Amino acid sequence: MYKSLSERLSGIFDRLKGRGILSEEHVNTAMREIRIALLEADVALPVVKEFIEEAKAKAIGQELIKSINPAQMVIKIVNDQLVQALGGEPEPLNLNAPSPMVMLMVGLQGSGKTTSSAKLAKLINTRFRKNVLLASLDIYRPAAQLQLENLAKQMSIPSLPIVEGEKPQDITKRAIAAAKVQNIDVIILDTAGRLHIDDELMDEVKQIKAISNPIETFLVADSLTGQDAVNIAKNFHEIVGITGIILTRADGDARGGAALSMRHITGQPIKFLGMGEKVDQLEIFDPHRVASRILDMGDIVALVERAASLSDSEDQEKLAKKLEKGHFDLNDMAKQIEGMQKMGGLSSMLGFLPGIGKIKDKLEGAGVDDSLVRRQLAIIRSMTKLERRNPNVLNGSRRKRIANGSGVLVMDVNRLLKQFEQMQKMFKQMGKMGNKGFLRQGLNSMMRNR
Ligand SMILES: Nc1nc2c(ncn2[C@@H]2O[C@H](COP(=O)(O)OP(=O)(O)O)[C@@H](O)[C@H]2O)c(=O)[nH]1
Ligand SMILES: [Mg+2]
Repeated sequence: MYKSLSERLSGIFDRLKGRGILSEEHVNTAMREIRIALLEADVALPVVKEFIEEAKAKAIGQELIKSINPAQMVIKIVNDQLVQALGGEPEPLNLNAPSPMVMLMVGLQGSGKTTSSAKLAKLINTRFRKNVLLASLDIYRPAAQLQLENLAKQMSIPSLPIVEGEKPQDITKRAIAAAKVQNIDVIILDTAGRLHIDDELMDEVKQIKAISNPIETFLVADSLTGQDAVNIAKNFHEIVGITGIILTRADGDARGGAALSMRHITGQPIKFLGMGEKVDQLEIFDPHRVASRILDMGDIVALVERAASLSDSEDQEKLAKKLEKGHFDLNDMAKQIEGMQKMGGLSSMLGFLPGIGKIKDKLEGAGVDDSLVRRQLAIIRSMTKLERRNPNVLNGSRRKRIANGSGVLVMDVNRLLKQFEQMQKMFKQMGKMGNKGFLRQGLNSMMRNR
């Protein structure tokens, strides 16, 4: 089993402690792990090499955001680059041509062409409200034409009647003629597969392309294609010329590396992901989602983005200094809680912390939620300045006043003060170890005593 990138990097997070800008050392250390992550996600080696070089060039010398550690920053940069390399934004299906327009499906045998033809037909039919005709040009494999016909019947989408012994070129012409009289907008041509790149079959596809002048030529490829992805994509693009890629079996274990390899080599967009055997399991390809799957970083990237948008990173720095000296009062606690709220509340913060996802469900089950955070803030805000700075003065009658003021029970006030004491104790200890991870530990101590 591979270790996730977040697991591996958490070790590095601790070792890299630079301030100011990303140094070459930070970047090189983190990139070693990112390189492994890319290879484990099955990105082809030459693509990994180029990608890492580019990412390094971008990362070195970048200014650091306070409260984000260097490794997290590197991941953010790498993720952004990965999203770009995968196409940035989802690329729409091209439907800008007069009817009937042709979509040609090409690829290796078993890659999922026939299934994807049916899926695409359904998607175009339901989402774009266009009339679709399915036609199989696979005359080499027994039952291949029937396979498509059956799928078409299941979906109530027309398919071109099978004429035995007809050549693929002639089937293509017949499909176009039929489409014209039947008011068809889109013809999907499912071609014969090949076990490997085969001159004869490639020639045939070229001829069909010339006859049908397709608006889209899709390379259908299996996500599990590892290091071979580059060769397959390169060959099909050079010989046939493709306009997009459909990656099938994205519902399996593959982490999506083939997407990066194929996009990189052809420069053509991945447009769809096959997410299962059923005809409605076709998804529009989203570079953001696949990038996070490749990097396996949970929501670190989102955390970094939010932290970067917080304006009070200076406050955090001051607080850290105070803590190192062992001064921590209720004002500081309120600031911590407010910071958490700005980051999207307690429950969303928990989701961001790598490895805490599973605990999060349990915590939510135990009733730890954002209303707790709001209540804690209300209690602190009901205190006087003096009380916040010097909690020792909080006797019974003061506690009662605060409880009334914030609409809680005295018990709740007591609980908050107990948590405060624990945080204070913890921060004193941490003053000795530096402020690494104080946010996370702060969260833990606040929840433990509820
Ligand atoms: N799990 C899964 N299976 C798929 C997907 N696409 C195709 N398949 C399966 O892969 C096998 C080969 O698909 P097929 O469309 O016949 O491939 P072709 O030879 O390229 O036409 C069939 O058993 C399909 O059900 C997918 O996205 N996910
Ligand atoms: Mg087929």
